[in-house]
Amino acid sequence: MITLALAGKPNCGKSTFFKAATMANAEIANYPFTTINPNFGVAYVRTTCPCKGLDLTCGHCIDGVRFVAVNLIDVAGLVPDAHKGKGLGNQFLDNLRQADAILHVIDASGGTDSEGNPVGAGNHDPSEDVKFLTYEMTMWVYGILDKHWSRLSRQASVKTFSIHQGIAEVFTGLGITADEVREVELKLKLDLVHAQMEELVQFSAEMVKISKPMLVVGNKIDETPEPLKEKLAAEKVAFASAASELALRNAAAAKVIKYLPGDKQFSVADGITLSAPQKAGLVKIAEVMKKNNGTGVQDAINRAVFELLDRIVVYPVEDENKLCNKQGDVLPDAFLMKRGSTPHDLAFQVHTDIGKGFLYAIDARTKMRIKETHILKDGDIIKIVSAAK
Ligand SMILES: Nc1nc2c(ncn2[C@@H]2O[C@H](COP(=O)(O)OP(=O)(O)O)[C@@H](O)[C@H]2O)c(=O)[nH]1
Ligand SMILES: [Mg+2]
Repeated sequence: MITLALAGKPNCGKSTFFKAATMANAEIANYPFTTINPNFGVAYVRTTCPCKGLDLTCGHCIDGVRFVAVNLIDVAGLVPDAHKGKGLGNQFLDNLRQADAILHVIDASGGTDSEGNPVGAGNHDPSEDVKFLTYEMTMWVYGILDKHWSRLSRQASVKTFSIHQGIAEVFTGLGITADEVREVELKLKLDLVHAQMEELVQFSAEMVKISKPMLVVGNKIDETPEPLKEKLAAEKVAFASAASELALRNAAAAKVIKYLPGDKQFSVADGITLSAPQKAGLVKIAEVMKKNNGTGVQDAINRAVFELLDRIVVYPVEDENKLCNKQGDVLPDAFLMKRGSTPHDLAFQVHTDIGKGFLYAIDARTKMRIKETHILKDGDIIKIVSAAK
């Protein structure tokens, strides 16, 4: 399963985002407890369920809105100089290892200083915080490289030793390959074996970019002064109000409003009379949503998965006519596959044995047989025919 990590300095709203994103009502979640522990939970990407266009009823979506699970980690707040062990330091950075992508939460309102102390909206430049996380991660990677460097350069004097392979092995945890190391070396026009510290820092920055794609989420948009918002928008920051999303999910769970995560607006449930403070709170949230086209929390998760990680949703089925599994469950599974994946890759995702015994696949929409090298598309419904059963 894909893992996203929420990172950022203290008080930018990571835990609020985490609580909101992992709070799912029974209709959305397959399991009753989506928060596994206070820092590790299940969140969802939102997509359109294929049943909608096919005139089918499936029990896995809400009126055609389908939520697919991803892991979400609320990483402890990072402070400047973490790579030197400040704050939770390296422990924090090691936590990021598990993540496929990072949601870097910043306080867009500029109401907290570089260490996370409240200073009042507009009194800190949030753009600084973007640079700082990238820098900390770069120096963390550099620190690891540096620790192994004397050994690596010694080994490099042996002709048969590949420095690219050696570096890739140091960073196995980050999923970096020898080919990627070679590509970065070429791109930066380096000679890795003879690289100086400055060049190795540059190299580390590229490694971070490759292994930990990052989406900057400007949180607290409900309190963000307009000029700051314009500046951050130009820097391609995704905006959110985690506090608004949390309030909406709570209200929806209490059946006070009708709202699905990612909806652009909500409505008050039938027969509900709001108290004056409830009404005032919801009016304020409605204004934020109108300006921002929703609260931004679901959008941030979707962008991380579909844009940063370049995933598509594919639905494996066992019966290509009824689009169900053996139990008759219609469109029972949704897999977030890397764009460019083939039916054979999907077979391996379903089960290693199914992958090993792969014979061919059927596109359930067209009923056509497709080759193992066929490239899957978003929304594909696929039957895999395998020798394994
Ligand atoms: N105005 C506003 N405040 C928020 C928002 N999200 C979080 N906060 C507040 O910011 C403070 C820090 O939030 P928290 O989630 O604990 O931050 P963390 O330290 O990054 O985990 C709390 O007082 C939250 O209520 C938001 O979207 N808007
Ligand atoms: Mg927190």
